[in-house]
Amino acid sequence: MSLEMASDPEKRLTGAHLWVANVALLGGIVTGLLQGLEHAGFEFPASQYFLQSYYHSVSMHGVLNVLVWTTFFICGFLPFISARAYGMPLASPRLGWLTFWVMLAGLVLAAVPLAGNAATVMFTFYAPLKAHWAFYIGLTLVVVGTWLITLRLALSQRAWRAQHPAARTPLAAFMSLVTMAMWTLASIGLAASMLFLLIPWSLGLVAGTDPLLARTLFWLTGHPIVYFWLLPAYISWYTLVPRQAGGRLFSDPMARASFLLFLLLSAPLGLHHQVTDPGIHSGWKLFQAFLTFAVFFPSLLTFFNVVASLETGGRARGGKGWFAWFGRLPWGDPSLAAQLLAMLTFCAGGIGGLINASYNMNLVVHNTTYVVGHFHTTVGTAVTLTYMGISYWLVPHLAGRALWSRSMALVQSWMWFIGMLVFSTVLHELGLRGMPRRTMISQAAYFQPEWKALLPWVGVGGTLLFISGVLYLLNLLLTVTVSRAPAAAVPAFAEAIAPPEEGPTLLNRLRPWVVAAAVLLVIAYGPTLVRLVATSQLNAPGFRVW
Ligand code: HAS
Ligand code: CU
Repeated sequence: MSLEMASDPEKRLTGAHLWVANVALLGGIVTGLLQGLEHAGFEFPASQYFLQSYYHSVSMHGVLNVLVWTTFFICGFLPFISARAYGMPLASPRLGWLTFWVMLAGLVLAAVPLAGNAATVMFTFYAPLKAHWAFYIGLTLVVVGTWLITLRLALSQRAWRAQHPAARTPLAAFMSLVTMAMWTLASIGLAASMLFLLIPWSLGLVAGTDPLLARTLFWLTGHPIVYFWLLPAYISWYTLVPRQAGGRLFSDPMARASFLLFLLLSAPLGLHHQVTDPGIHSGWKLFQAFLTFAVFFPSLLTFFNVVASLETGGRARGGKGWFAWFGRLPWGDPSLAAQLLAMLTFCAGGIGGLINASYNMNLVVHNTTYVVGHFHTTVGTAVTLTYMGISYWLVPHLAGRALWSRSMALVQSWMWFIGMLVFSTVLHELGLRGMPRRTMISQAAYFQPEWKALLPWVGVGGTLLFISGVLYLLNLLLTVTVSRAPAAAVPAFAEAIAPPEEGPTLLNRLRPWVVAAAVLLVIAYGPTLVRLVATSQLNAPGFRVW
Protein backbone atom coordinates (compact mmCIF):
# COMPACT_ATOMS: atom_id res chain seq x y z
CA MET A 1 0.00 0.00 0.00
CA SER A 2 1.37 3.41 -0.85
CA LEU A 3 1.74 6.05 1.81
CA GLU A 4 -0.87 8.17 0.06
CA MET A 5 -3.45 5.39 0.27
CA ALA A 6 -2.65 4.63 3.86
CA SER A 7 -3.73 8.02 5.04
CA ASP A 8 -7.02 8.07 3.14
CA PRO A 9 -9.37 6.87 5.90
CA GLU A 10 -7.90 9.60 8.05
CA LYS A 11 -8.58 12.41 5.60
CA ARG A 12 -12.17 13.22 6.46
CA LEU A 13 -11.51 12.99 10.15
CA THR A 14 -8.57 15.36 9.92
CA GLY A 15 -10.57 17.70 7.72
CA ALA A 16 -13.37 17.84 10.29
CA HIS A 17 -10.91 18.85 13.03
CA LEU A 18 -9.35 21.51 10.82
CA TRP A 19 -12.71 23.08 10.06
CA VAL A 20 -13.39 23.58 13.74
CA ALA A 21 -9.84 24.86 14.34
CA ASN A 22 -10.03 27.45 11.60
CA VAL A 23 -13.49 28.71 12.53
CA ALA A 24 -12.16 29.22 16.06
CA LEU A 25 -9.17 31.10 14.66
CA LEU A 26 -11.53 33.42 12.81
CA GLY A 27 -13.17 34.36 16.10
CA GLY A 28 -9.72 34.70 17.63
CA ILE A 29 -8.40 37.19 15.08
CA VAL A 30 -11.55 39.34 15.11
CA THR A 31 -11.45 39.75 18.88
CA GLY A 32 -7.68 40.28 18.70
CA LEU A 33 -8.10 43.13 16.24
CA LEU A 34 -10.64 44.89 18.45
CA GLN A 35 -8.37 44.55 21.49
CA GLY A 36 -5.36 45.88 19.58
CA LEU A 37 -7.39 48.86 18.41
CA GLU A 38 -8.62 49.48 21.95
CA HIS A 39 -4.99 49.81 23.07
CA ALA A 40 -4.33 52.14 20.16
CA GLY A 41 -7.03 54.48 21.43
CA PHE A 42 -10.18 53.47 19.57
CA GLU A 43 -13.28 52.97 21.63
CA PHE A 44 -14.06 49.30 22.20
CA PRO A 45 -17.30 48.53 20.30
CA ALA A 46 -19.11 46.82 23.16
CA SER A 47 -22.60 45.70 22.22
CA GLN A 48 -25.33 43.73 23.86
CA TYR A 49 -25.50 41.35 20.91
CA PHE A 50 -21.85 40.65 20.21
CA LEU A 51 -19.03 41.40 22.62
CA GLN A 52 -20.44 42.87 25.78
CA SER A 53 -17.15 44.22 27.10
CA TYR A 54 -13.42 44.31 26.51
CA TYR A 55 -13.06 41.47 29.03
CA HIS A 56 -15.68 39.40 27.24
CA SER A 57 -13.55 39.83 24.15
CA VAL A 58 -10.28 38.85 25.86
CA SER A 59 -11.92 35.72 27.25
CA MET A 60 -13.21 34.72 23.82
CA HIS A 61 -9.85 35.54 22.25
CA GLY A 62 -7.86 33.39 24.66
CA VAL A 63 -10.19 30.41 24.63
CA LEU A 64 -10.68 30.37 20.86
CA ASN A 65 -7.01 30.78 20.01
CA VAL A 66 -5.01 28.88 22.57
CA LEU A 67 -7.56 26.27 23.60
CA VAL A 68 -9.67 25.58 20.50
CA TRP A 69 -7.52 26.45 17.45
CA THR A 70 -4.50 24.60 18.85
CA THR A 71 -6.27 21.55 20.30
CA PHE A 72 -8.42 20.84 17.28
CA PHE A 73 -5.52 21.36 14.89
CA ILE A 74 -3.35 18.98 16.92
CA CYS A 75 -6.06 16.33 17.20
CA GLY A 76 -6.46 16.45 13.41
CA PHE A 77 -2.79 16.62 12.51
CA LEU A 78 -1.16 14.05 14.81
CA PRO A 79 -3.37 11.09 13.81
CA PHE A 80 -2.96 12.07 10.15
CA ILE A 81 0.81 12.20 10.27
CA SER A 82 0.99 9.05 12.39
CA ALA A 83 -1.02 7.09 9.81
CA ARG A 84 1.36 8.26 7.12
CA ALA A 85 4.40 7.39 9.21
CA TYR A 86 3.15 3.89 10.02
CA GLY A 87 2.16 3.42 6.38
CA MET A 88 -1.11 1.88 7.50
CA PRO A 89 -4.52 3.12 8.66
CA LEU A 90 -4.85 3.86 12.35
CA ALA A 91 -6.80 1.57 14.64
CA SER A 92 -10.55 2.11 14.98
CA PRO A 93 -11.79 4.98 12.82
CA ARG A 94 -14.96 4.70 14.91
CA LEU A 95 -13.04 5.68 18.00
CA GLY A 96 -11.63 8.56 15.95
CA TRP A 97 -15.10 9.84 15.11
CA LEU A 98 -16.39 9.28 18.62
CA THR A 99 -13.50 11.42 19.84
CA PHE A 100 -14.34 14.18 17.41
CA TRP A 101 -17.98 14.28 18.48
CA VAL A 102 -17.10 14.26 22.18
CA MET A 103 -14.75 17.20 21.63
CA LEU A 104 -17.25 19.07 19.50
CA ALA A 105 -20.04 18.54 22.03
CA GLY A 106 -17.73 19.82 24.75
CA LEU A 107 -16.80 22.81 22.65
CA VAL A 108 -20.43 23.75 22.00
CA LEU A 109 -21.30 23.33 25.67
CA ALA A 110 -18.45 25.66 26.65
CA ALA A 111 -19.07 28.10 23.81
CA VAL A 112 -22.67 28.89 24.74
CA PRO A 113 -21.91 30.53 28.12
CA LEU A 114 -18.70 31.98 26.72
CA ALA A 115 -20.47 33.73 23.86
CA GLY A 116 -23.32 34.68 26.19
CA ASN A 117 -20.97 36.51 28.58
CA ALA A 118 -21.55 33.96 31.33
CA ALA A 119 -17.92 32.78 31.31
CA THR A 120 -15.90 35.98 31.13
CA VAL A 121 -13.11 34.43 33.17
CA MET A 122 -10.21 34.47 30.65
CA PHE A 123 -8.66 31.29 29.29
CA THR A 124 -7.07 30.62 32.68
CA PHE A 125 -10.46 30.69 34.49
CA TYR A 126 -8.90 31.49 37.86
CA ALA A 127 -11.21 31.01 40.83
CA PRO A 128 -12.85 32.81 42.53
CA LEU A 129 -14.08 34.20 39.20
CA LYS A 130 -17.00 31.91 38.62
CA ALA A 131 -18.24 30.86 35.19
CA HIS A 132 -21.39 29.00 34.26
CA TRP A 133 -21.05 25.25 34.94
CA ALA A 134 -21.45 24.44 31.24
CA PHE A 135 -18.16 26.19 30.52
CA TYR A 136 -16.21 23.92 32.90
CA ILE A 137 -17.99 20.74 31.86
CA GLY A 138 -17.57 21.58 28.18
CA LEU A 139 -13.83 22.17 28.49
CA THR A 140 -13.49 18.97 30.50
CA LEU A 141 -15.12 17.03 27.66
CA VAL A 142 -12.60 18.51 25.23
CA VAL A 143 -9.80 17.25 27.47
CA VAL A 144 -11.43 13.82 27.66
CA GLY A 145 -11.44 13.85 23.85
CA THR A 146 -7.68 14.41 23.80
CA TRP A 147 -7.24 11.35 26.05
CA LEU A 148 -9.16 9.30 23.48
CA ILE A 149 -6.68 10.49 20.84
CA THR A 150 -3.90 9.12 23.06
CA LEU A 151 -5.78 5.84 23.35
CA ARG A 152 -6.22 5.58 19.59
CA LEU A 153 -2.55 6.29 18.90
CA ALA A 154 -1.53 3.72 21.52
CA LEU A 155 -3.81 1.10 19.93
CA SER A 156 -2.34 1.92 16.53
CA GLN A 157 1.18 1.61 17.86
CA ARG A 158 0.33 -1.82 19.25
CA ALA A 159 -1.12 -2.95 15.92
CA TRP A 160 1.93 -1.68 14.06
CA ARG A 161 4.29 -3.27 16.59
CA ALA A 162 2.64 -6.66 16.11
CA GLN A 163 3.56 -6.51 12.44
CA HIS A 164 7.04 -5.01 12.98
CA PRO A 165 8.37 -6.60 16.15
CA ALA A 166 11.97 -5.50 15.71
CA ALA A 167 11.78 -2.15 13.90
CA ARG A 168 12.14 1.30 15.42
CA THR A 169 8.87 3.21 15.52
CA PRO A 170 8.75 5.69 12.61
CA LEU A 171 9.88 9.06 13.91
CA ALA A 172 6.70 11.08 13.31
CA ALA A 173 4.54 8.38 14.91
CA PHE A 174 6.90 8.09 17.85
CA MET A 175 6.88 11.84 18.39
CA SER A 176 3.09 11.98 18.17
CA LEU A 177 2.82 9.27 20.82
CA VAL A 178 5.29 11.05 23.09
CA THR A 179 3.38 14.32 22.70
CA MET A 180 0.06 12.73 23.61
CA ALA A 181 1.57 10.71 26.48
CA MET A 182 3.12 13.86 27.92
CA TRP A 183 -0.13 15.77 27.59
CA THR A 184 -2.26 13.00 29.08
CA LEU A 185 -0.04 12.75 32.13
CA ALA A 186 0.09 16.53 32.51
CA SER A 187 -3.64 17.08 32.11
CA ILE A 188 -4.47 15.35 35.41
CA GLY A 189 -4.00 18.67 37.22
CA LEU A 190 -6.68 20.36 35.17
CA ALA A 191 -8.94 17.34 35.39
CA ALA A 192 -8.63 17.30 39.19
CA SER A 193 -9.36 21.01 39.41
CA MET A 194 -12.43 20.65 37.22
CA LEU A 195 -13.83 17.53 38.87
CA PHE A 196 -13.14 18.27 42.53
CA LEU A 197 -13.26 22.06 42.65
CA LEU A 198 -14.77 24.01 39.77
CA ILE A 199 -17.60 21.80 38.54
CA PRO A 200 -19.15 21.01 41.96
CA TRP A 201 -18.76 24.66 42.93
CA SER A 202 -20.34 26.05 39.77
CA LEU A 203 -23.22 23.59 40.11
CA GLY A 204 -23.82 24.84 43.64
CA LEU A 205 -22.98 21.48 45.26
CA VAL A 206 -20.34 23.10 47.47
CA ALA A 207 -20.53 26.62 48.80
CA GLY A 208 -16.97 27.79 48.29
CA THR A 209 -13.68 27.02 46.62
CA ASP A 210 -9.94 27.37 47.13
CA PRO A 211 -8.32 29.82 44.69
CA LEU A 212 -4.73 28.84 45.45
CA LEU A 213 -5.35 25.12 45.08
CA ALA A 214 -7.28 25.73 41.85
CA ARG A 215 -4.47 27.88 40.44
CA THR A 216 -1.82 25.35 41.38
CA LEU A 217 -3.71 22.50 39.74
CA PHE A 218 -4.37 24.72 36.72
CA TRP A 219 -0.68 25.52 36.21
CA LEU A 220 0.35 21.93 36.74
CA THR A 221 -1.39 21.44 33.39
CA GLY A 222 -1.12 25.02 32.11
CA HIS A 223 2.61 24.96 31.63
CA PRO A 224 2.89 21.58 29.86
CA ILE A 225 -0.03 22.63 27.66
CA VAL A 226 2.40 25.04 25.96
CA TYR A 227 4.52 22.07 24.91
CA PHE A 228 1.37 20.23 23.84
CA TRP A 229 1.00 23.13 21.36
CA LEU A 230 4.70 23.34 20.50
CA LEU A 231 5.63 19.69 19.96
CA PRO A 232 3.35 19.17 16.93
CA ALA A 233 5.14 22.15 15.35
CA TYR A 234 8.47 20.50 16.23
CA ILE A 235 7.22 17.27 14.60
CA SER A 236 6.83 19.18 11.36
CA TRP A 237 10.22 20.89 11.79
CA TYR A 238 11.96 17.56 12.34
CA THR A 239 10.20 15.17 10.02
CA LEU A 240 9.00 17.27 7.05
CA VAL A 241 10.75 20.64 6.95
CA PRO A 242 14.27 19.25 6.24
CA ARG A 243 12.83 17.57 3.15
CA GLN A 244 10.86 20.67 2.15
CA ALA A 245 14.16 22.56 2.44
CA GLY A 246 15.84 20.10 0.09
CA GLY A 247 17.97 18.52 2.81
CA ARG A 248 18.03 15.71 5.34
CA LEU A 249 17.39 15.42 9.05
CA PHE A 250 20.71 15.71 10.83
CA SER A 251 20.08 13.20 13.62
CA ASP A 252 17.09 10.97 14.28
CA PRO A 253 18.29 9.68 17.70
CA MET A 254 18.90 13.22 18.87
CA ALA A 255 15.37 14.16 17.81
CA ARG A 256 13.97 11.27 19.85
CA ALA A 257 16.11 12.27 22.82
CA SER A 258 14.71 15.78 22.66
CA PHE A 259 11.12 14.55 22.72
CA LEU A 260 11.76 12.13 25.56
CA LEU A 261 13.25 14.99 27.57
CA PHE A 262 10.05 16.94 26.94
CA LEU A 263 8.07 13.96 28.21
CA LEU A 264 10.19 13.93 31.35
CA LEU A 265 10.45 17.65 32.00
CA SER A 266 7.34 19.37 30.65
CA ALA A 267 5.08 19.02 33.67
CA PRO A 268 7.00 19.42 36.94
CA LEU A 269 7.54 23.17 36.58
CA GLY A 270 4.22 25.00 36.42
CA LEU A 271 5.10 26.95 39.57
CA HIS A 272 7.07 29.37 37.38
CA HIS A 273 3.63 30.87 36.69
CA GLN A 274 3.07 31.31 40.42
CA VAL A 275 6.29 32.93 41.55
CA THR A 276 4.32 35.80 43.08
CA ASP A 277 1.62 33.60 44.65
CA PRO A 278 1.72 33.57 48.45
CA GLY A 279 1.19 30.27 50.25
CA ILE A 280 3.65 28.18 48.26
CA HIS A 281 7.09 27.57 49.74
CA SER A 282 9.79 29.45 47.85
CA GLY A 283 12.02 26.36 47.98
CA TRP A 284 9.63 24.51 45.67
CA LYS A 285 9.37 27.57 43.43
CA LEU A 286 13.15 27.61 43.15
CA PHE A 287 13.30 23.86 42.49
CA GLN A 288 10.81 24.26 39.66
CA ALA A 289 12.69 27.30 38.35
CA PHE A 290 15.74 25.05 37.96
CA LEU A 291 13.64 22.45 36.16
CA THR A 292 12.40 25.23 33.86
CA PHE A 293 15.98 25.88 32.85
CA ALA A 294 16.38 22.14 32.30
CA VAL A 295 13.47 22.09 29.84
CA PHE A 296 15.32 24.65 27.75
CA PHE A 297 17.71 21.90 26.86
CA PRO A 298 15.44 19.86 24.53
CA SER A 299 14.57 23.09 22.71
CA LEU A 300 18.28 23.80 22.32
CA LEU A 301 18.76 20.28 20.95
CA THR A 302 15.96 21.08 18.53
CA PHE A 303 17.58 24.33 17.55
CA PHE A 304 20.87 22.58 16.82
CA ASN A 305 19.34 19.62 14.99
CA VAL A 306 16.91 21.64 12.87
CA VAL A 307 19.47 24.31 11.92
CA ALA A 308 21.96 21.55 10.96
CA SER A 309 19.24 19.89 8.86
CA LEU A 310 18.29 23.14 7.14
CA GLU A 311 21.96 23.74 6.45
CA THR A 312 22.19 20.50 4.47
CA GLY A 313 19.32 21.83 2.36
CA GLY A 314 20.81 25.31 1.91
CA ARG A 315 24.22 23.90 0.94
CA ALA A 316 22.69 21.36 -1.44
CA ARG A 317 21.16 24.33 -3.20
CA GLY A 318 24.53 26.04 -3.56
CA GLY A 319 24.45 28.05 -0.33
CA LYS A 320 27.78 29.08 1.17
CA GLY A 321 29.24 30.75 4.24
CA TRP A 322 28.24 30.58 7.89
CA PHE A 323 24.81 32.14 7.47
CA ALA A 324 24.33 32.93 3.79
CA TRP A 325 23.06 29.37 3.09
CA PHE A 326 19.94 30.34 5.02
CA GLY A 327 18.92 32.66 2.19
CA ARG A 328 19.32 29.85 -0.33
CA LEU A 329 16.52 27.77 1.15
CA PRO A 330 13.44 27.51 -1.10
CA TRP A 331 11.76 30.59 0.35
CA GLY A 332 9.25 30.61 -2.51
CA ASP A 333 7.46 27.63 -0.94
CA PRO A 334 4.89 29.23 1.39
CA SER A 335 4.63 26.16 3.58
CA LEU A 336 8.36 26.26 4.24
CA ALA A 337 8.61 30.05 4.44
CA ALA A 338 5.89 30.21 7.08
CA GLN A 339 7.70 27.65 9.21
CA LEU A 340 11.11 29.27 8.81
CA LEU A 341 9.66 32.58 9.91
CA ALA A 342 8.01 30.81 12.84
CA MET A 343 11.42 29.42 13.86
CA LEU A 344 13.10 32.80 13.64
CA THR A 345 10.41 34.31 15.84
CA PHE A 346 10.77 31.49 18.30
CA CYS A 347 14.44 32.32 18.84
CA ALA A 348 13.28 35.59 20.40
CA GLY A 349 10.27 34.00 22.12
CA GLY A 350 12.41 31.32 23.76
CA ILE A 351 14.90 33.83 25.11
CA GLY A 352 12.01 35.81 26.56
CA GLY A 353 10.88 32.62 28.28
CA LEU A 354 14.29 32.40 29.93
CA ILE A 355 13.79 35.89 31.31
CA ASN A 356 10.30 35.03 32.60
CA ALA A 357 11.70 31.95 34.25
CA SER A 358 14.46 33.78 36.08
CA TYR A 359 13.11 33.91 39.59
CA ASN A 360 13.79 37.56 40.34
CA MET A 361 13.24 38.87 36.81
CA ASN A 362 9.78 37.39 36.94
CA LEU A 363 8.89 39.93 39.62
CA VAL A 364 9.50 42.66 37.03
CA VAL A 365 7.56 41.17 34.15
CA HIS A 366 4.79 39.18 35.82
CA ASN A 367 1.27 40.34 34.95
CA THR A 368 2.59 42.96 32.55
CA THR A 369 2.18 43.02 28.79
CA TYR A 370 5.73 41.64 28.59
CA VAL A 371 4.17 38.22 29.11
CA VAL A 372 1.63 38.98 26.38
CA GLY A 373 4.55 39.76 24.06
CA HIS A 374 6.17 36.47 25.08
CA PHE A 375 3.24 34.25 24.33
CA HIS A 376 2.44 35.88 21.01
CA THR A 377 5.94 35.00 19.80
CA THR A 378 5.57 31.44 21.10
CA VAL A 379 2.05 30.09 20.76
CA GLY A 380 1.01 33.03 18.59
CA THR A 381 3.80 32.58 16.05
CA ALA A 382 6.18 29.64 16.58
CA VAL A 383 3.09 27.44 16.87
CA THR A 384 0.41 29.26 14.91
CA LEU A 385 2.52 30.25 11.90
CA THR A 386 3.86 26.69 11.75
CA TYR A 387 0.33 25.29 11.78
CA MET A 388 -0.53 27.73 8.99
CA GLY A 389 2.50 26.51 7.03
CA ILE A 390 1.38 22.91 7.54
CA SER A 391 -2.14 23.83 6.41
CA TYR A 392 -0.71 25.10 3.12
CA TRP A 393 0.03 21.53 2.06
CA LEU A 394 -2.39 19.64 4.27
CA VAL A 395 -5.63 21.38 3.32
CA PRO A 396 -4.99 21.12 -0.46
CA HIS A 397 -4.20 17.44 0.09
CA LEU A 398 -7.39 16.83 2.07
CA ALA A 399 -9.49 18.70 -0.48
CA GLY A 400 -7.76 17.15 -3.50
CA ARG A 401 -7.24 20.63 -4.96
CA ALA A 402 -4.25 22.92 -5.36
CA LEU A 403 -3.64 25.75 -2.93
CA TRP A 404 -5.64 28.66 -4.31
CA SER A 405 -2.77 31.16 -4.28
CA ARG A 406 0.86 30.56 -3.39
CA SER A 407 1.74 34.23 -3.58
CA MET A 408 -1.08 35.20 -1.27
CA ALA A 409 0.21 32.56 1.15
CA LEU A 410 3.71 34.03 0.97
CA VAL A 411 2.44 37.55 1.57
CA GLN A 412 0.36 36.22 4.45
CA SER A 413 3.34 34.52 6.13
CA TRP A 414 5.57 37.57 5.90
CA MET A 415 2.76 39.80 7.07
CA TRP A 416 2.26 37.65 10.16
CA PHE A 417 6.00 37.74 10.85
CA ILE A 418 6.28 41.51 10.45
CA GLY A 419 3.00 42.20 12.23
CA MET A 420 4.17 40.11 15.16
CA LEU A 421 7.56 41.78 15.19
CA VAL A 422 5.85 45.12 15.70
CA PHE A 423 3.15 43.84 18.02
CA SER A 424 5.28 41.76 20.36
CA THR A 425 8.27 44.10 20.51
CA VAL A 426 6.01 46.93 21.58
CA LEU A 427 4.19 44.81 24.14
CA HIS A 428 7.48 43.61 25.64
CA GLU A 429 8.61 47.23 25.99
CA LEU A 430 5.28 48.42 27.40
CA GLY A 431 5.49 45.64 29.95
CA LEU A 432 8.91 46.84 31.04
CA ARG A 433 7.32 50.26 31.43
CA GLY A 434 4.89 48.68 33.83
CA MET A 435 1.77 48.34 31.73
CA PRO A 436 -0.49 45.59 33.10
CA ARG A 437 -1.86 42.82 30.92
CA ARG A 438 -5.55 41.92 30.60
CA THR A 439 -6.61 45.52 31.15
CA MET A 440 -8.82 47.86 29.16
CA ILE A 441 -5.95 50.27 29.17
CA SER A 442 -7.74 53.33 27.80
CA GLN A 443 -9.96 53.26 30.89
CA ALA A 444 -7.18 52.76 33.44
CA ALA A 445 -7.12 55.51 36.07
CA TYR A 446 -3.38 54.99 36.45
CA PHE A 447 -2.62 55.46 32.75
CA GLN A 448 1.06 56.45 32.41
CA PRO A 449 2.24 59.06 29.90
CA GLU A 450 5.24 56.91 28.91
CA TRP A 451 2.89 54.30 27.43
CA LYS A 452 1.19 56.71 25.10
CA ALA A 453 3.67 56.93 22.24
CA LEU A 454 3.94 53.16 21.88
CA LEU A 455 0.27 52.22 22.11
CA PRO A 456 -0.68 53.07 18.51
CA TRP A 457 1.85 50.43 17.41
CA VAL A 458 -0.13 47.76 19.22
CA GLY A 459 -2.97 48.70 16.89
CA VAL A 460 -0.72 48.65 13.83
CA GLY A 461 0.66 45.21 14.70
CA GLY A 462 -2.79 43.89 15.55
CA THR A 463 -4.19 45.15 12.24
CA LEU A 464 -1.38 43.50 10.24
CA LEU A 465 -2.00 40.25 12.09
CA PHE A 466 -5.72 40.49 11.44
CA ILE A 467 -5.26 41.07 7.70
CA SER A 468 -2.74 38.23 7.57
CA GLY A 469 -5.16 35.93 9.37
CA VAL A 470 -7.95 36.84 6.95
CA LEU A 471 -5.67 36.12 3.97
CA TYR A 472 -4.83 32.73 5.44
CA LEU A 473 -8.44 31.75 6.04
CA LEU A 474 -9.57 33.14 2.69
CA ASN A 475 -6.89 31.19 0.86
CA LEU A 476 -7.99 27.96 2.52
CA LEU A 477 -11.65 28.70 1.87
CA LEU A 478 -11.00 29.38 -1.81
CA THR A 479 -8.86 26.25 -1.96
CA VAL A 480 -11.64 23.98 -0.74
CA THR A 481 -14.38 25.70 -2.77
CA VAL A 482 -13.24 27.12 -6.10
CA SER A 483 -9.69 25.89 -6.69
CA ARG A 484 -9.82 23.32 -9.50
CA ALA A 485 -6.39 22.03 -10.38
CA PRO A 486 -5.26 18.75 -8.78
CA ALA A 487 -3.47 19.06 -5.45
CA ALA A 488 0.32 19.26 -5.29
CA ALA A 489 2.19 16.39 -3.70
CA VAL A 490 2.34 16.04 0.07
CA PRO A 491 5.87 16.56 1.44
CA ALA A 492 7.60 13.26 2.09
CA PHE A 493 9.32 12.46 5.37
CA ALA A 494 12.94 13.55 5.54
CA GLU A 495 15.63 10.90 5.52
CA ALA A 496 18.00 11.07 8.45
CA ILE A 497 21.77 11.38 8.12
CA ALA A 498 22.06 9.59 11.47
CA PRO A 499 19.27 6.97 11.35
CA PRO A 500 17.43 5.73 14.47
CA GLU A 501 19.52 2.57 14.64
CA GLU A 502 22.51 4.67 15.68
CA GLY A 503 20.84 5.54 18.97
CA PRO A 504 20.38 3.27 22.01
CA THR A 505 17.13 1.27 22.18
CA LEU A 506 16.14 3.28 25.25
CA LEU A 507 15.35 6.09 22.83
CA ASN A 508 12.71 3.92 21.23
CA ARG A 509 10.89 3.06 24.46
CA LEU A 510 8.12 4.96 26.11
CA ARG A 511 7.19 3.20 29.31
CA PRO A 512 10.32 3.87 31.41
CA TRP A 513 10.13 7.53 30.47
CA VAL A 514 6.45 7.84 31.38
CA VAL A 515 7.20 6.25 34.78
CA ALA A 516 10.15 8.60 35.35
CA ALA A 517 8.03 11.60 34.36
CA ALA A 518 5.31 10.58 36.81
CA VAL A 519 7.86 10.17 39.62
CA LEU A 520 9.40 13.57 38.93
CA LEU A 521 5.94 15.13 38.89
CA VAL A 522 5.16 13.62 42.29
CA ILE A 523 8.45 14.94 43.71
CA ALA A 524 7.97 18.43 42.31
CA TYR A 525 4.30 18.85 43.24
CA GLY A 526 3.52 16.21 45.88
CA PRO A 527 4.47 18.08 49.09
CA THR A 528 2.86 21.34 47.96
CA LEU A 529 -0.37 19.70 46.85
CA VAL A 530 -0.65 17.53 49.94
CA ARG A 531 -0.29 20.60 52.14
CA LEU A 532 -2.72 22.70 50.10
CA VAL A 533 -5.33 19.96 50.12
CA ALA A 534 -4.87 19.24 53.81
CA THR A 535 -5.31 22.89 54.78
CA SER A 536 -7.97 23.75 52.22
CA GLN A 537 -11.01 25.51 53.65
CA LEU A 538 -13.13 25.59 50.47
CA ASN A 539 -14.59 28.84 51.71
CA ALA A 540 -14.00 31.36 48.91
CA PRO A 541 -17.28 32.59 47.44
CA GLY A 542 -17.59 32.92 43.66
CA PHE A 543 -17.50 36.29 41.94
CA ARG A 544 -19.05 37.55 38.78
CA VAL A 545 -17.17 40.82 38.38
CA TRP A 546 -18.26 41.46 34.82
FE1 HAS B 1 6.26 30.61 28.15
C1 HAS B 1 4.29 32.46 30.30
C2 HAS B 1 8.73 30.47 30.50
C3 HAS B 1 8.15 28.60 26.07
C4 HAS B 1 3.50 30.10 26.17
N1 HAS B 1 4.28 31.19 28.21
C5 HAS B 1 3.69 31.98 29.16
C6 HAS B 1 2.31 32.19 28.82
C7 HAS B 1 2.08 31.48 27.65
C8 HAS B 1 3.33 30.87 27.28
C9 HAS B 1 0.75 31.35 26.91
O1 HAS B 1 9.03 31.00 33.48
C10 HAS B 1 1.30 33.06 29.58
C11 HAS B 1 0.41 32.27 30.47
C12 HAS B 1 -0.56 33.17 31.18
O2 HAS B 1 -1.61 33.50 30.60
O3 HAS B 1 -0.27 33.62 32.30
N2 HAS B 1 8.12 29.76 28.24
C13 HAS B 1 8.97 29.84 29.29
C14 HAS B 1 10.19 29.11 28.97
C15 HAS B 1 10.03 28.59 27.70
C16 HAS B 1 8.72 28.99 27.27
C17 HAS B 1 11.37 28.94 29.85
N3 HAS B 1 5.91 29.57 26.44
C18 HAS B 1 6.81 28.81 25.75
C19 HAS B 1 6.17 28.20 24.62
C20 HAS B 1 4.86 28.62 24.65
C21 HAS B 1 4.71 29.48 25.80
C22 HAS B 1 6.86 27.27 23.65
C23 HAS B 1 3.71 28.31 23.75
C24 HAS B 1 3.74 27.48 22.75
N4 HAS B 1 6.49 31.36 30.01
C25 HAS B 1 7.56 31.15 30.82
C26 HAS B 1 7.30 31.73 32.15
C27 HAS B 1 6.03 32.30 32.10
C28 HAS B 1 5.55 32.05 30.73
C29 HAS B 1 8.16 31.75 33.32
C30 HAS B 1 5.26 33.01 33.22
C31 HAS B 1 5.40 34.46 33.12
C32 HAS B 1 4.53 35.14 34.14
O4 HAS B 1 5.07 35.74 35.08
O5 HAS B 1 3.29 35.10 34.05
C33 HAS B 1 11.04 27.71 26.95
O6 HAS B 1 10.44 26.47 26.64
C34 HAS B 1 11.56 28.33 25.69
C35 HAS B 1 12.65 27.49 25.05
C36 HAS B 1 12.87 27.88 23.63
C37 HAS B 1 14.03 28.21 23.08
C38 HAS B 1 14.08 28.61 21.63
C39 HAS B 1 14.77 27.56 20.76
C40 HAS B 1 14.62 27.94 19.31
C41 HAS B 1 14.21 27.12 18.34
C42 HAS B 1 14.02 27.69 16.95
C43 HAS B 1 14.95 27.08 15.98
C44 HAS B 1 15.21 28.05 14.86
C45 HAS B 1 15.63 27.68 13.65
C46 HAS B 1 15.86 28.71 12.60
C47 HAS B 1 15.83 26.26 13.31
C48 HAS B 1 15.29 28.20 23.85
C49 HAS B 1 13.93 25.67 18.57
C50 HAS B 1 16.99 29.62 12.98
C51 HAS B 1 17.93 29.77 11.84
C52 HAS B 1 19.15 30.30 11.95
C53 HAS B 1 20.10 30.37 10.80
C54 HAS B 1 19.64 30.85 13.27
CU1 CU C 1 5.19 27.98 31.66
